[in-house]
Amino acid sequence: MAKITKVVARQVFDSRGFPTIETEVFCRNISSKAICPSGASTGTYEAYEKRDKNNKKYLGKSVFKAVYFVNKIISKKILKKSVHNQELIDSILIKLDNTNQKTKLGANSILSVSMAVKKLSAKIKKIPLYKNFFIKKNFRLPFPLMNIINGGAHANNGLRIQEFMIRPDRAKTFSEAMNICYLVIQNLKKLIKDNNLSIAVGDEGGFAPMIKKNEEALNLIVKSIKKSGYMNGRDVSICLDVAANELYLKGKYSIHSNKYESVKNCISGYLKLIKKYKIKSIEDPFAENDWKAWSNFLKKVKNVQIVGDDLYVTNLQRLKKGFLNMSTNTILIKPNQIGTITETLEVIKFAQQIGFQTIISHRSGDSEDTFISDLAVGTNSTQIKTGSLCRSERVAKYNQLLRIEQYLPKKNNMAKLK
Ligand code: 2PG
Ligand code: MG
Repeated sequence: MAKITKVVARQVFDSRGFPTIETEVFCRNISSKAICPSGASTGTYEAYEKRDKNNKKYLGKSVFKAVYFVNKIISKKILKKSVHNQELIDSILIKLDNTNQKTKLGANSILSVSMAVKKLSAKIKKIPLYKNFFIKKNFRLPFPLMNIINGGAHANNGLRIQEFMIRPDRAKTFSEAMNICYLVIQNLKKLIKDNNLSIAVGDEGGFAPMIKKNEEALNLIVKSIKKSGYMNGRDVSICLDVAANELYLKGKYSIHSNKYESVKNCISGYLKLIKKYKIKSIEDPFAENDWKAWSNFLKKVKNVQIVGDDLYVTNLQRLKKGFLNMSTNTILIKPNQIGTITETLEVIKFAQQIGFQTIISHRSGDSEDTFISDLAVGTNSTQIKTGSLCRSERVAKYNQLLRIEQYLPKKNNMAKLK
């Protein structure tokens, strides 16, 4: 039995330069480490992220308490347990915390341990990480949902919608998917420059030009898709993350302009955008408690992926509620929204059983850790959302998928989009 012999946590930094926690788990002289990511536009129901909140230390953002919890409390409880028994280890972590939203120990301390254990188990079995989840054969690669224009909480340009993404729907292989995204991004960069706008990027590596209107961003993307020799809505689709929690006030939304409007008007605004720009996927079109708006909207769209992120926060209870309410047809998966790998896998399995597509996602504060790339392949998730082809913490995830691709069939190796 490969028993855990040591657990060490430390404070490191995420891609925004904010402190985060890294944990290293050992079986004698073999170890694996994992870094917890962190969000900017978070849902109320997400698991709790422990920060010291002491303004004299890292402006309140340090995670020394979380590090202390791993080193002094968690480590003792999981020492001598088999590294291959993920469920047991995660259940110990959950019990030790014993709160609904992991407020005692913090989901960041818990997840860094849970991910490191999963990685170490693969290393000791001498298998790649993607083979250490529930898919055991016929591995497929996820379609990238590449975020090429940043707005909302991820940039300071005033754009209402948080993420403008592209998905290369017709790509037959992952390398081809990357090549298509690469061309669109390079053409977009040129177009933005030609418009005398800045090519500076936001938190997720997408451009963050000083444009205020959603339609301006969409027009730029349509042009760059065309310039690259592809057809919008056929070869490449435009996908959005509205992150509507951030644009909600007392039953109204300021999505389509900076004026607050009713759900009914928002829906007609969305339907216009879908038609005009052939949009294929919309994430968080409404706020996390506005269940009625979600089901009204889902009824009105055809062949559009409606994705719940802040709505579900990778939480099984919320997913079940959303399923009964007919809120969406897809779920975004972020391990740090729930806190352990076992719970993350439970949610993915349930979502797939009810016919939902699963999209594995990064956070706006991320790191060089590429865990989610393997997670996407090992759970047969049809898509991965991990930023633009820019900023190393984003590119690292795509590079890991390119490595995995080398070991899979050379032709037709993509997941089946619904
Ligand atoms: C989102 C995420 C990732 P954040 O809203 O989907 O893109 O952003 O990590 O800031 O919550
Ligand atoms: Mg989101």
